Amino acid sequence: MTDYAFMNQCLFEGKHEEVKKMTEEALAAGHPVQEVLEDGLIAGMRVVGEDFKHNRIFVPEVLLAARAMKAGMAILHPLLTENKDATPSEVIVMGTVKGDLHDIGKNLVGMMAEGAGFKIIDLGTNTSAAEFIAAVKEHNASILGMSALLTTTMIYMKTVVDAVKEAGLSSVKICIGGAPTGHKFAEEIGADGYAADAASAVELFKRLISEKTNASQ
Ligand code: B1M
Repeated sequence: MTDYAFMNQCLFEGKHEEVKKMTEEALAAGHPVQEVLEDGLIAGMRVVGEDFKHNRIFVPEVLLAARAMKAGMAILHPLLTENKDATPSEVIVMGTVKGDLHDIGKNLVGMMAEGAGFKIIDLGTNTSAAEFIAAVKEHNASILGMSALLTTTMIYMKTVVDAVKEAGLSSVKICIGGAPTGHKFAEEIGADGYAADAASAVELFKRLISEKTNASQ
């Protein structure tokens, strides 16, 4: 029987081998991939975030929990990225902004977007405006996706938006996400959209692409 509370506890304790095994077992038992992700992995990381915030645990413990989360995500990866459509079409350049090393959420968004048929160019973490711009040009990207988890790094998103406009890349749509950001912030910095989680990010990407296609017809 799948015990998500125990899986959350193992993730919290950074037991990556156990989390990997439990992820495999949950899938083998027929649980839907989204359920395993939400109830088994993300729920565990939520507790880590709470305890981190209240100084009950510190960076070394969080690093171990992140490794356990990634071990589970690696098992889910092929299922999340399975492209039901034929070939990937629109390109999304994605990265966590300069100064920020959090990549779990960004990776999830990338996996789910890949599963929805987008081609993902992942620039990793600590991505500068120049790197975003070079990748958008090189891959002729339709969407530029930015992630930030820190209040100190989210402001860099505006630097990127301004630099993209300055570079004359008017056709690329800019999407943002990450816990400290929001719709209001997206509007303030001139981004085209904000999504709170990976599933809504995919909906946002699809909506922006269809608006763009309709506008050009
Ligand atoms: Co950090 N950390 N961390 N951390 N960390 C937070 C973000 C924090 C909220 C913890 C806390 O205090 N409660 C806090 C930020 C406070 C603030 O700025 N207000 C914090 C801090 C302070 C720090 C350090 C400064 C700690 C220190 O050194 N003293 C440091 C900074 C390092 C740096 O980046 N320069 C730091 C370091 C780390 C670790 C390296 C240990 C590790 C990251 C490991 C890694 O990512 N490889 C880590 C972790 C794991 C966290 C928490 C606990 C979990 C983040 C996570 O992975 N969540 C986090 C607490 C929290 O968020 N409550 C915390 C799971 C993930 C699935 O969710 O990332 O929100 P999330 O992504 C979601 C959505 O946000 C959205 O979809 C995703 C999937 O549903 N989304 C997008 C994300 N990007 C998107 C982009 C989109 C659309 C949607 O469009 C393109």
